[in-house]
Amino acid sequence: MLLHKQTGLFLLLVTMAATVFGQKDLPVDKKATTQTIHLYQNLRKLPAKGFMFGHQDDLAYGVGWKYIPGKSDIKEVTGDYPAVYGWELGRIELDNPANLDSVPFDKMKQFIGDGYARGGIITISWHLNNPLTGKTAWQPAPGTVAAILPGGEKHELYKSWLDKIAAFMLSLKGKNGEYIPVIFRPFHELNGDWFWWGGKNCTPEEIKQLYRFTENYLRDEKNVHNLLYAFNTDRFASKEAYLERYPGDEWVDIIGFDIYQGNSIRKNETFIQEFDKTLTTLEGIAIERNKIPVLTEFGFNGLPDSTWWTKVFLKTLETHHIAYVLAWRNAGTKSQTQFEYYVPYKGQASEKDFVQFYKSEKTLFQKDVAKEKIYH
Ligand code: BMA
Repeated sequence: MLLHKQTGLFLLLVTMAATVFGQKDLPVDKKATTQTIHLYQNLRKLPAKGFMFGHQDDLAYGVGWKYIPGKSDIKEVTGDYPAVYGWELGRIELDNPANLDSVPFDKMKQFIGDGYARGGIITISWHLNNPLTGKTAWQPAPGTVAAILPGGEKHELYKSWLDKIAAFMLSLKGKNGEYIPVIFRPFHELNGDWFWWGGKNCTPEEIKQLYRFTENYLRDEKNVHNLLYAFNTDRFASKEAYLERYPGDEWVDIIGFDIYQGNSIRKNETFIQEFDKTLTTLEGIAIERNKIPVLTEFGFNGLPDSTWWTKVFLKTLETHHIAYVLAWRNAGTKSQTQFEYYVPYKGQASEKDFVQFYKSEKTLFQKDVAKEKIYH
């Protein structure tokens, strides 16, 4: 406990020093737009206050509903929207009108505009298809990353995909014509073997090169300057393991990891221990490298434990200092035997506990974050 308090104090001092000395307090893109710089600077300050709550696809659908203007499972339960909105661009590379989870890109742009107008934060992931085989992100093939690097047989194809990402990012504008800042999180969970860009499917050097190429291309070739770059692994065992595929401090603004609790309520203690230890390691790396620590994805599918929010999730996070957490999507029923949701909806078993979680001083939702004026 004492150790955590010291870590918190240290983090606060580092943040204050960075603000006083100004220099270090800028995103890696030296041409970042004013709003993007402000987002970055405010994200750096937030961990001293609490953490923002985020939800993937929050405004598009929830359990038992789709595309109802203004609706959100989080809002139904708490009366407030999340502070962070996650969106996903998978299939934009194929010119599909909708992403891999059936969210039409034109609606997504609208939702992004709505969230931003309320003072919320936007983060975007990309489960891009395998550019070598044309199969999905989850179907690795040997040599895929090498094939899209400069000189590779699919390099031009990959660049044409990035052109579509750039066009999407540059189409996001606020009401005064300013670009909407986005926390872009390409090649997520890159220490796992399940995506073609991850784990044993390429060498650490290859994925580092791909990360750098991607950023370089978007920023310097396509002039996209409304992005902060988030690097993230899945759960990890040590600092060394975390940094094995890290492209370097000059390429990354935000660092995080994804973690899901298994489907057994008995695993609470095991989960708490692992979550706590991993957060401590992440915070250590963030201090050392002057990066913003966040939880890029989390969830306990189906939320079978009615007090999970306060007794497991908040209990662990209370002693840590990160800028935000992003719960994954409330897809609802996917087939007769499959369902997927990570935040409560009206009537769900953990609804009351989530309201307690919402009321905690440590959690920041839409109303709290609007007061922070993140883009000013
Ligand atoms: C996964 C699941 C899938 C989804 C994918 C991309 O974790 O939610 O149903 O297609 O993320 O959003």
